[in-house]
Amino acid sequence: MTTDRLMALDLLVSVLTVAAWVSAGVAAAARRTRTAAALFAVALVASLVRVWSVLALAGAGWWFVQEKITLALPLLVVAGAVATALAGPRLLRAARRADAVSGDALRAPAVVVPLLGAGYAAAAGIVQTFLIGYPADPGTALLLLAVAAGAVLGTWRAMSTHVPGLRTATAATAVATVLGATLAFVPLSEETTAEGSAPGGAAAMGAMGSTSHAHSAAGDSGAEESASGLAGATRAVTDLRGPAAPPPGGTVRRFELTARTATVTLSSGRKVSAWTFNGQVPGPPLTAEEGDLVEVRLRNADITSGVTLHWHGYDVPSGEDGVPGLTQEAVPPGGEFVYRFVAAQTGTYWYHTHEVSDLGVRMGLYGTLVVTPKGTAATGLDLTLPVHTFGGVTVTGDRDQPLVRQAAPGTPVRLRLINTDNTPHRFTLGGTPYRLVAVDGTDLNGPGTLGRAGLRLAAGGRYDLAFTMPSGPALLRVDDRTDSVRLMPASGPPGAGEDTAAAGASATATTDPGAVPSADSPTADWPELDVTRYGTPAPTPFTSRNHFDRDFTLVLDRGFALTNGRPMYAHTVNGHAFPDIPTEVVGEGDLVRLTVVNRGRDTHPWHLHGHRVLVLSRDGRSVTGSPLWLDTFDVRPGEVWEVAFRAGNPGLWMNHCHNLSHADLGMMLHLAYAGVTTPFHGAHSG
Ligand SMILES: [Cu+2]
Repeated sequence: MTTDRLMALDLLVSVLTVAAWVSAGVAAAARRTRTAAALFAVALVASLVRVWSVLALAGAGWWFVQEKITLALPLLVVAGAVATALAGPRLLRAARRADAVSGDALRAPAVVVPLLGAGYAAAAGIVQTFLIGYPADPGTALLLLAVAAGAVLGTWRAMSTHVPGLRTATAATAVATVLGATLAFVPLSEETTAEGSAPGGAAAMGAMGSTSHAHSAAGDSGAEESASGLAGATRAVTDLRGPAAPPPGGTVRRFELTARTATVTLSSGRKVSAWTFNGQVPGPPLTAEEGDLVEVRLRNADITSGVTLHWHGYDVPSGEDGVPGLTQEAVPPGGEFVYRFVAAQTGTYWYHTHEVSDLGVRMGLYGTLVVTPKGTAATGLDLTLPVHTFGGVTVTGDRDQPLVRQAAPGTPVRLRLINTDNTPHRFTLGGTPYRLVAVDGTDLNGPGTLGRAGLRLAAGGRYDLAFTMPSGPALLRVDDRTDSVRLMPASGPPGAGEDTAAAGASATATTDPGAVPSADSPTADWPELDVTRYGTPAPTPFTSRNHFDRDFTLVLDRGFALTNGRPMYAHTVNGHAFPDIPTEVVGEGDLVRLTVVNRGRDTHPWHLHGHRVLVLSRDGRSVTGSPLWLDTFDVRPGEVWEVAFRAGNPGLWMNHCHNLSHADLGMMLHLAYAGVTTPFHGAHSG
């Protein structure tokens, strides 16, 4: 059984356990002798099944059961045993006799209170899992114990005028509640400085490394400067900028992007009130050739919350990364910022604002960035297709209707799919065999031919598809319902040149090309392609057997957390929400492993800025296809991803969920190179 299913089953059993214990108590109070006895038996069985389901889930990793093993199960076992010892014999006796006298005996607090108490104890485990999340700590455990004990006392008092030791018990419960809440929600002072809590996340980064100076005065750049005074060991992120001139042989590609609100008309005539670059959605497509210097002048006309440009998947120098509060201040209305970087990576990328990015990107502040290999003339049909949702409508580029293009049979075609939404999209291509030749801008090794395949693309991710135009139509569909691009065969000479993207690929057919479905066939039942098993293995600069200089584990969950003193139901990493998640510190040249565990119910597209990561394994199984270098990987519920990278791009970087609404609710942290400082405040509004 998959971990996701086990998690669901465990939840079902735990709810059933609570319901059975509580209704057994209620039935006893109502003198329903046989019902109470039957429910008691159900509660016992459910409790035992719960023990089994937690132990089964433990096989997926300690992260999935930590709070269950340390808190929920002990509580359930103890409360269940007490209820069985106290109420069990009377229930059995009453059920055998089943008369009015025995019914009355069941109403006694000695029967009802333990049964309900077992229900409260079982409920505490569910509350821990859903409201507090990973990990259970002494504070939250104490708080939950106190609440459960308080509920038992309250029930007992409601049933009986005399509860022995009521005052003492009540006082103890109250003390435990206050103590637990304090431990759970009031951050300890040393934690604040050591882990860089708000607003000093970046200030703490500045203090990392050799210095022990505590920078409680976050945002005070004077304090930052004093930290950098240590023997040249530190650098400011603002000094990590792109060059002023291109490398020899490169040219400068200049672009101007002005962020402004506008009403945009989609292809159907539908009007969308949007935030735009240069009045259009998506923003102007940026293209460059490998080795060019890209220079983008960003202006802000009227986006009051401010705007920046982040180059998604592009490993620019840290000072060009466009993270407000970390690498620059957001550009206010009337302001501007010039970005410069060398187009060293080829492939399909995109840019978007990183200031209030959940809203900003959703409203349209994004565009595409495509870098072609040096000296390759454009051949055939090359379409860049950012897919975005506006008001529930799937829009490809600026079209909310299918894009129809003609191509002569034999023309090489490349479709560059970009998911600019917060959630995954499923793409299908009918009418032609094709290959998935690049993922997140990086070419795959030896990608085989595909036919009936569903391509699930993570939020923020990119897939490049390549094929030769067939003699019939080909259709690209999104989420099995929206016809996105329809290519029609045209008469005339086919496009010259070869399909460079697929050249040299040793095509290992994964489907029978004779079984290629027609363009318009239904796609919902096409199996999902597993990219970790697609293509041909090749040597990689490191593997899971390497020694890793740094090893970080990120356990993703939901829970109440205080962020900047404000309580919220956050998307958490290791039990914390931004900016209270400890910064990951690396040294230049380190080999770094990230293990990302999802024990929640949401999918989290994990995105590290400034680096591509090599996938080592998913759910303990190594990649068996082409090496997979990604900048965004979808960690679905129950999944465990192991990825690694060489720390070769010094700076201060965001490491976050690219479901930007999750990032907004706390699911982001910093990855910092030791000794890099920022003069900015260090917080980041998403
Ligand atoms: Cu997420």
